[in-house]
Amino acid sequence: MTTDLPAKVSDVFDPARWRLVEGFEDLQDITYHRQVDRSEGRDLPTVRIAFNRPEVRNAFRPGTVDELYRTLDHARMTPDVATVLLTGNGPSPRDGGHSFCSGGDQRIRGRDGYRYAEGETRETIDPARAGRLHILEVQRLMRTMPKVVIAVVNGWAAGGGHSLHVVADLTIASRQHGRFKQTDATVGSFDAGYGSALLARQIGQKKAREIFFLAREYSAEDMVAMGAVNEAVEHERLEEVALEYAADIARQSPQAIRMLKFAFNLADDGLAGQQVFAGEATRMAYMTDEAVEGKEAFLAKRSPDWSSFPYYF
Ligand code: S0N
Repeated sequence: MTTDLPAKVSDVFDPARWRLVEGFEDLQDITYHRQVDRSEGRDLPTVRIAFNRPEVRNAFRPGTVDELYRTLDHARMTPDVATVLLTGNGPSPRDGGHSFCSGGDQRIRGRDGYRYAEGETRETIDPARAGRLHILEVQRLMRTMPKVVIAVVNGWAAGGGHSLHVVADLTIASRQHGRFKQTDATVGSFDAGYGSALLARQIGQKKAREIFFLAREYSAEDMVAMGAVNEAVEHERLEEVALEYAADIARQSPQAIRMLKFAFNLADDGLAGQQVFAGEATRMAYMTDEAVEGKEAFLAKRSPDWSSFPYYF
């Protein structure tokens, strides 16, 4: 483990608690850190993934979403990671504004639905990449990954950023700077999937419709009262409290946590939710003597002997 301290990327980021994750030195719009115990020289089971465009309130462009997906997927596949903290770096060097994420970058949204990087034109853009609303792929990954995702809302959660907090398993927000506003309809976009429907499941239809139809601003405490946020905490303690949540999660059985996450998702996610839950159940069933007997009988070209496996419990 490197002993170098990483750069301080946010006012609530304590470099002593983190190291940069190797293999992600090329990230532009996202930072990716692994929690460490420096006194014992070992990794701890939490990662921190953060939007790193505070000058535009951490709005995401296509490259941001690519990097977010890549880091989340790496966290998904890292066996000793239990929890992902999703947050925003900052405050903005321009005006000191705090932001978690302000959703899709409105400066690059073309009338044709494509998202244009600087210098790209209709003629040069790759339609297969630019037309994809791949933040929705990020939402699905957050939803189905067998780890707990905590939205650590350090400032504005607006538009598509608000939806990301809705999709996260838990949300902790800064009492001083956490601000929530669903601006989709204001700019002519609409998250008609998890961002709205799951929110309605969380806080009820009337409040969810109010948030989307009126596009008003809400504090962290308003959101706690509605049941959309787990806790509002003092700003300077935000990441410390998030790490306390993560430490509690790490004390639980990994299998129990992922089965519970998939069970909580199941009813709302329909057959897709059932498939994720069932996949994990099948994986566990493969570990039983009964499933081993089926496989071994096939390989030995004999009939399986189920006589020692009961039809009841
Ligand atoms: C967040 C807000 C409320 C903060 O207000 P504040 O503190 O007064 O700051 P500003 O002065 O407004 O902003 C500071 C600078 O940052 C720029 N900026 C802020 N947000 C964005 C943004 N989203 N895109 C581009 N730039 C942004 C400001 O312009 C300013 O820069 P200067 O000074 O140079 O002008 C406030 O900023 C605000 O309301 N922001 C916009 C929020 C918003 O409307 N977001 C988009 C909502 N829609 C989506 O997110 C799309 C949803 C989505 O992604 C999606 C969902 C489902 C399916 C597909 C998609 C998809 O499109 O991919």
